[in-house]
Amino acid sequence: MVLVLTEVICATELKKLKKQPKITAKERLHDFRSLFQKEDAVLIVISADPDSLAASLAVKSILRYRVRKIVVGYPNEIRRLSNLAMVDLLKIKARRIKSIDQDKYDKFIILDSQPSHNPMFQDIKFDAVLDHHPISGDWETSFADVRPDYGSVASMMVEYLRAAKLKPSVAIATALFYAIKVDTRNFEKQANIADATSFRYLFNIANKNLVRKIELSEMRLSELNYFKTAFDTMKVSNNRLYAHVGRVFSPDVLVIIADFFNRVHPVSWVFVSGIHGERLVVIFRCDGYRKNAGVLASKAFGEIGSAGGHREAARAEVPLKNLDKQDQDFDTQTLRRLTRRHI
Ligand SMILES: [Mn+2]
Repeated sequence: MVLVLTEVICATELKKLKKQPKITAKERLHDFRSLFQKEDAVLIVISADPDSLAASLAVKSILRYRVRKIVVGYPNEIRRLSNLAMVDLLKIKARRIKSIDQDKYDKFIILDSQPSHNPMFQDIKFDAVLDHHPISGDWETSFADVRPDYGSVASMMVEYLRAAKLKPSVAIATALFYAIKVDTRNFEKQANIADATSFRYLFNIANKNLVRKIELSEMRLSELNYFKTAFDTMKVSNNRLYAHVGRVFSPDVLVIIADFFNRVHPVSWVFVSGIHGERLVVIFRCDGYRKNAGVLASKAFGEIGSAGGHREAARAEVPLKNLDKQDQDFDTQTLRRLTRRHI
């Protein structure tokens, strides 16, 4: 669905409009640009993720030299390491919305999201909504381009750039390329021929080495210490690898370590545990061949905590008070004793 309107329209009316107004990419670009004047300060509001960050770069280049100032603001903390890598490597400028004085802005754009998606967006009067999620909630805007059949907003933004005859820089193309990859999960999720066309267009411009580096960025330098501990404490017997890492800042690192050990041949079972808060967290990995990690996890820990998963991957979380050992006494031997008899 493509909806471009020159009058204020609310979301409920948008939903009722069944017929797609026929409009070319050029007309859409023209209508979008005509919302803005030279003296405008524009705030682009996003829920920071690869698609919205990439789209914000495209909007910035579409409006460059046409407005006085453009700033990108987001309410959430960017925590996912690959997203932080994207922001760093592609030098994307965006700020936390709470640090922005909204009174200093004349126009507001929301990308890859809708005013109803976040309570922090609801008090903002948006001039433009560009999104690919189904229309939800009740909101008003002057310009709406909402296409739920698209896999990403980045694909839509490529059409705007091409209509404007703006060839994206390597950084912008890389961001858009990565955004389409993420939102369509490498085209395994619902996507549209338009996503493929935009992807193909970006293919020759984007830097694929940077994309790969962004995709690979999953751990912090400080987390390498947990690897050191895992190497020091690990025990291998009968092709089973056990490692207790001790107290961890986040259980995510246990998953990364378990996945790493699961690459080792001929290891067929991996057990990695750590203490997070008041819980013991155990990550299970196996080859899934005549084995079932989910079943093993519930046999070993189901009665004293929560446990479950699939054939090849599982997880258990046990409150420390349910263990017969103090957390400082829990070690790789304890992990081995608790799990081996259930294999
Ligand atoms: Mn998206």
